[in-house]
Amino acid sequence: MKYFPSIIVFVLFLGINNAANAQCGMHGSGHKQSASHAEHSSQQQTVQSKGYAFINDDGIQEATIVINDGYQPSTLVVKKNIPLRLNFDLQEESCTGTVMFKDFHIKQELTPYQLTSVEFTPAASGSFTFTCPMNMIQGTLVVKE
Ligand SMILES: [Cu+2]
Repeated sequence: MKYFPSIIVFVLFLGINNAANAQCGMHGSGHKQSASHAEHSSQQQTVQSKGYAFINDDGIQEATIVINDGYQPSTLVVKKNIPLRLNFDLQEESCTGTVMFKDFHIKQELTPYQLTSVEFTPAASGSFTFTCPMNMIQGTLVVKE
C-alpha cells in the first residue's frame, strides 16, 4: 500500500489531462495536444523571464513572445493607452496555439512556426494574465501608467 497515494495522483492527472484535451480538440490533433499537456504538467518549473515592449516608428509598442513550453518572456511590461502589438512566435503544436487575454476580451488563434500579431490598446493598468484556453500555460502582462 506504500504506493497507493501516488497511483491516485496519477489517475487524477490523467483525468485532468483528458478533460483539457477534450476542450482543446477543436484546435487540431487531439493526441498531439494530449502529449503536450503531459509535458507541461510534468514540468513544474517553467522559466520565468521579464521583457519590455519597445515603441516603434509608428508609435506602436511592440514585443515578441516566443511560445515553446511556456511564454518567453513570461512577464511582459507595457505602457497604458499606447497601441500594443504582440508578435507571438509559436514554436510548437499545442493548445498554446490559442492565446487568451480574458481581461481584454481577446481570444486569438496563432499559426505554428510563424509570427502571429495580436493588437489591442491596454486601457487599464495592472497585472493581467494571458493563457492557453485551459489556463494551464500562463503569462503576465503588466500595464504601467
Ligand atoms: Cu492548454
